[in-house]
Amino acid sequence: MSIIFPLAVRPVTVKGRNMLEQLIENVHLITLDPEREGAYGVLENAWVSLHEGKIHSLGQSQAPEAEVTVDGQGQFISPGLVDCHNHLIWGGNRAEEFEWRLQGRSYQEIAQAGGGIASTVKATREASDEVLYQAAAERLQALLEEGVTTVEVKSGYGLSLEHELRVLRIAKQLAKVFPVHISTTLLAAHALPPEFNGESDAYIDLVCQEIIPAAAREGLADCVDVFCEGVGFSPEQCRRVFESAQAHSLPVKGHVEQLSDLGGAKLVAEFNGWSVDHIEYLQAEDVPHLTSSGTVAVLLPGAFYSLKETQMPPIQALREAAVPMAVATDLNPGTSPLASLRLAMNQACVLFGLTPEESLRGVSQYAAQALGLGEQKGILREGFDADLVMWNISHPSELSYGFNLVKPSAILRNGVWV
Ligand code: DI6
Ligand code: FE
Repeated sequence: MSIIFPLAVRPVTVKGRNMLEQLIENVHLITLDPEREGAYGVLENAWVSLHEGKIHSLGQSQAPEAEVTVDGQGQFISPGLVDCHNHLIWGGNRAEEFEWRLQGRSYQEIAQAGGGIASTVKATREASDEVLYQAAAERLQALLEEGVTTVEVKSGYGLSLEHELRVLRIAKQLAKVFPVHISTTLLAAHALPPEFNGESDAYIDLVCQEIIPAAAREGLADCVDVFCEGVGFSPEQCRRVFESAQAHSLPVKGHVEQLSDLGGAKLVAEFNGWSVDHIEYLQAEDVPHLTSSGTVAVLLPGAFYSLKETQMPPIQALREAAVPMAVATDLNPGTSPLASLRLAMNQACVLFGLTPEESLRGVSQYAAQALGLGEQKGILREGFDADLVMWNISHPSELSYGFNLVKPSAILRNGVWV
């Protein structure tokens, strides 16, 4: 029996030489590259070389020379995981609301009674930058320890010009400190702030005329999101938000068809949006709208589970239409207090019937695509970012199978061991 220990080697990259920086050999590469045949695009008994933060080359024979060579000891390497739907930054918590829901009150009922998102908005506005940063950092750390190297961070609990931008600046700050790529999303159209009670169109005016332009001007948002729902905003209001985003050259995405079918997915597709998220109430016949727009369907089993939802997203119709399916945590204090992308992978298999391969592609290849990063991240291919995770497993399906059974034995982000 051979015992494999987590790698003790922590190579230092040597720059400024003509040689390749690093070579990792004696590994099985879970490339997920759609151009490679076979399950998971696995390359067995392979090597991968890294140069200037990118994958330089990979193969099974004739490994090149490098400054530093690491023996992978027969372990597997996957792309760094990508959490493409995450509300990481908020103040307070909603444990009390959890108790109410267990007593039978619905999410919508609690929202209408001033709880729900509104209570988190109040707590977020009252929290200092330091408190918000620290709480988010702890959640982020939990994700990174699981092999996540890219995280989307949404605003949406500030709901004013000042507080929406503040949250996005905290997200940028986290990206400077932690070994992670953060993709920022402006979700000012998440809920109606209390000062606009009964005047949702006026709030949408503020979002379109002030918040989106300011976020674009300061380079704080990579994308603009909406909550298209009875307890959120109407399709007409979301359309106005998307038009403003488009006018500022920002791509869009949407929380759509989570609790009811308002036709939000069709609207996102019309704007060639990056992703439609939740989609439990999406009708199978509306799925083809997503094909021509290249929109990714983001499945959020943590919210489905926490809300004890019974309406299933149209998985089979998505498969048949070849719509890429991503999987994410939806980490938020109300409907998905889940700081584990690995558990979301397992839930996607158990609750939604994804195969372990679909689930893994959902948190790498397609999740990267859902963030507009499909040409840089999410698969192992020459020229792609050297975001890699090493796993002491005997088959890639182990990554979806257990609850906290397998942890990364090493993580590289942009070629640097973290
Ligand atoms: N859908 C969700 O599941 C979260 N936001 C959204 O638009 C819920 C956010 C919360 O309840 O705090
Ligand atoms: Fe969400």
